[in-house]
Amino acid sequence: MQGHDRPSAARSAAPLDALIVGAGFAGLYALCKLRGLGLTARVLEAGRGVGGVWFWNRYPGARCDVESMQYSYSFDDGLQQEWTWTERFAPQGEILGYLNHVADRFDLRRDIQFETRVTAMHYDEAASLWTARTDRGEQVSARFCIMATGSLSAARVPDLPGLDTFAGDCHHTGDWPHAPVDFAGRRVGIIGTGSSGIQAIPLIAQQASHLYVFQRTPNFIVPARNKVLDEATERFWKDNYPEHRRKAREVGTFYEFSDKGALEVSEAEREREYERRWHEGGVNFVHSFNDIYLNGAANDTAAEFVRARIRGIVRDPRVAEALSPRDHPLGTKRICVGSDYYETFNRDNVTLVPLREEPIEAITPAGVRTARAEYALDTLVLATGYDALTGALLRMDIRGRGGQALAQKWSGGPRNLLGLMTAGFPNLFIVTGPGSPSVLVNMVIGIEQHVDWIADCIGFLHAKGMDTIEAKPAAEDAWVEHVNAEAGQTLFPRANSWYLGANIPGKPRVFMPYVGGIGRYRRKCDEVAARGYEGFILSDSAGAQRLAPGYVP
Ligand code: N01
Repeated sequence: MQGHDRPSAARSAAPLDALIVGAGFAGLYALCKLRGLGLTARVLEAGRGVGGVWFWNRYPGARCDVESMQYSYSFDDGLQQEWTWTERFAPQGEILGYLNHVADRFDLRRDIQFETRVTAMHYDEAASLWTARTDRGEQVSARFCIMATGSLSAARVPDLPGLDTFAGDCHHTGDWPHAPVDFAGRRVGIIGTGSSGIQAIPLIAQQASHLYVFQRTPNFIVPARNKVLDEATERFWKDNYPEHRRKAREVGTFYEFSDKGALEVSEAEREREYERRWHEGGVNFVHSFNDIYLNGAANDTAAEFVRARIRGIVRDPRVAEALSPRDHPLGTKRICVGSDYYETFNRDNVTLVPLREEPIEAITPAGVRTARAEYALDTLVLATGYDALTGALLRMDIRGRGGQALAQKWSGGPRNLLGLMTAGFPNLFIVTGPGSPSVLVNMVIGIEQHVDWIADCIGFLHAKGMDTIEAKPAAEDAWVEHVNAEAGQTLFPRANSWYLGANIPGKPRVFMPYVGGIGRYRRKCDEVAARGYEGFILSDSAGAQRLAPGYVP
């Protein structure tokens, strides 16, 4: 299924209408959409196949924590009716299969160039053109660039002394080998207990002779209660997709959003509600009450409920306490959804190594040395996360007007208007980047909204005879301020999370996603468009490359 297409147009000198970077959910839909407008559009993709994060994340247990019936494209009814999901929460392989199906169904591969990493993108003001350079030494020019590079795609390998001296196998969850990794009979260490680590740990523990879990910060982990998707559920969704998708555009993912505060109800009612949601499984737990993200005391009740469950599951009280998060409010680091996670610590072949008590001093050829002991390992798994939201963009040398580097412009944190465009970088669109709801909502919903907006915007420019669009600095400043002010009203800034860049040494501490909700955000984007792209500068620059003659608005 995975192609190796190397289309001639991507190597040709003729500028494209649009260059799309990345062939995950965002890039595939952008290609569909722009091609549907009659534009010449090409995708450059680093992987050997489509799928983005679902191409790279092949670690054991990798699956989505948004329910399958919701984590899919809505733009084509035939597609959503014909695809069958088999589990409540789809495993990575099935999502990758779905994206390959989409690529085939819409004949997308002929415009995707695989195994091609974009290393630089420079803007030529005189020609109003972007030129991308790739790791294959090619150059591709285009009028518009759609950065479909993913929010959690730049894997972060920590600066642990001696890491490169480790003599065994070492794998990052976000860049997992394509051949199966055999843990049978091996001594395995895993560093990191975020969403990736907590999914992999129970499955690795079933195979390894011994598993050492190196935990720096315990997370809140709610049970997934994954199960086979029954036909009645599938029918319910498929029969009502128009209505469901309409609602999803307002709320992102369907949860039971409560209209009550946690402290407005009796303790007994509160416990019943937490218990019910814990039993049903999934992220729905954090929506038990409407003030979990807003009120510290309300949040404490949910946090204490989870800690009590941990004490109830984990037999060794010292291990239970070490697994209990106490340094951040529940949900302010991305809530983790797992299967048999806490139960795994009752196994004889699993040891929790609390790094706050015994920090890692070095990785040695034989394993991991902490302040207290040396753990001999055959395999080391790094579940250490991502340089989120900005990493994939800033790892490229992106330069806008006057040669200004994006890295320099964003040195104090990402700045843009609506998360979509940054001043000084005309015609460069970012899909689900910082400043948009992005990772806080169902990514597929956010992606479709952004791509639709971008396509409409390009259509508008064409209709008006304009060549470029660019954020106004003042409008951008106001949006950045608004994004920060919204986050400031929540408990999110209280955690050292990747939402704030706190996992990357030296990264500015700025809350990056927009917390105002996808419905509100969508209305704001639509209003801006309806007012002729208020806050943006639209211009007709002499000498600019015009859209391909095939363009059909
Ligand atoms: O990464 P993370 P992830 N020494 O950053 C630890 C999405 N996702 O790949 O918390 C020791 O959350 C770090 O410790 P600390 C989802 O949005 C979704 O797990 O910084 N430890 C932490 O425990 C998710 O939030 C799904 O103290 C070090 C861990 O590594 C996001 O991706 C599945 C360390 C990193 O956790 C990222 O999740 C998977 C060091 N030097 C991912 N450096 C689903 O849909 C880092 N750590 C279910």
